[in-house]
Amino acid sequence: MSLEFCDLGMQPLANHFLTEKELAQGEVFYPLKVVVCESCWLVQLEHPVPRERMFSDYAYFSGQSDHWVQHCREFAAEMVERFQPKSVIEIASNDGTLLKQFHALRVPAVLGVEPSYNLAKHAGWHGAPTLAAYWGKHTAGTVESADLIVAMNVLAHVPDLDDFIGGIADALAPDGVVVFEFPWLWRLIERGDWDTIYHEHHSYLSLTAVSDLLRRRGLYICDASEVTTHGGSLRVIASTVPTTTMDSAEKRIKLLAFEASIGLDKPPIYQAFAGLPAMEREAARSRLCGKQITTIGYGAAAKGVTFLNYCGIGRETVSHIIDSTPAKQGKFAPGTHIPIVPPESLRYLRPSRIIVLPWNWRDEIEAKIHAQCDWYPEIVSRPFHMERARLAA
Ligand code: JHZ
Repeated sequence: MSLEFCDLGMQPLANHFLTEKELAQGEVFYPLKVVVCESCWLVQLEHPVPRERMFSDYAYFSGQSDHWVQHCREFAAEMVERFQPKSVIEIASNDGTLLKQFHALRVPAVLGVEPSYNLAKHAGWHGAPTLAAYWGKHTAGTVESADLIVAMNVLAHVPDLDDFIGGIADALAPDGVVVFEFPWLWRLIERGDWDTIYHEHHSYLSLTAVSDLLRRRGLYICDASEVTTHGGSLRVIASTVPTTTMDSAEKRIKLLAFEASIGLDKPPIYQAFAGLPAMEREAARSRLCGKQITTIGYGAAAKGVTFLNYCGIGRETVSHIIDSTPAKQGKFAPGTHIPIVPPESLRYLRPSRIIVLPWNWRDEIEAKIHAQCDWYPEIVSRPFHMERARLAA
């Protein structure tokens, strides 16, 4: 039995930026509905899209955010100090941003595994050796085992979690550890971040669900904590040996108890979420649409694509979206067809209002806007319904 969590209607693929030629060819929209399993409480898409349609050529390059690069630098330093790995595999290593940090710290063997061929090639050119493949038991059988396996922001994208985690268990060296980071379902619910729902995100994960998945494949959590990236994520460390320090066991137990206390294993918390996107759509439209204010977006994030399409905000309101990713520039945003332009365009566009679509990088982007502008545009970002509530208070 499943329960509806959120229905965002028909949506385009969030990272399928279109060329001028593709605009004329029409675009495919897919149902975007998330449901909750009432027996294991895993939150997943009802209609998955074949992964090859989303990841063969991928427009998201993680190294575009200075804060993410800093997060990777600190993460690698912490992992090297704590586990002294001689070999590291990063799954879904994207453009190699994290791998390069392990390289800089002189870890002898570093390998990325990345399904998007364009990213794997880019990472290889920039000094991060990368195998172009989807991770799973098959790929695990083709690589040397590693002391440290890292899976940052990938678990949510995986349709067959058993095969993915089984591959990790196979590829871990006997005393090795695996580290996952993934957006935390609780923060999504608490902050109302419905725009982080798009077809790439197959699952929306709690520690409770991840603990069960890992245990099924013989992996034991030895540490779990919250990190601030992407609106609030969990960092989970696991190994094939059930050894834990008192301190980390206590942290994990506290987080699991917290999830139980807020009722992630009961229907009401999910049922209450279902009406939220429509509420924010109304608030966002009344705040942003139908006004004679020159407006642009900043950051052609996947979450921005969900936000604009679901709210029905298009070129009539947002003339351009600025993005520093070369693979997105010169193309058009999925669904809305808003042109994507480089940061240098800000000076000639001279907008009066800028919507920061990746609210998770708002401080960084706001600083970049102020550094470039000799005028004072209004800078806004979601959530708009909360902003309204704050203003009313
Ligand atoms: P950002 C991605 O989501 C996609 P997105 C993915 N599916 C995932 O799981 C999550 O991350 C975790 C641009 N930008 O990071 C770069 C600037 O132009 O919020 C990006 O296009 N200038 C893997 O796409 C976008 O904004 C800047 O200064 O929602 C940010 O996208 C900065 C900071 C960003 O992730």
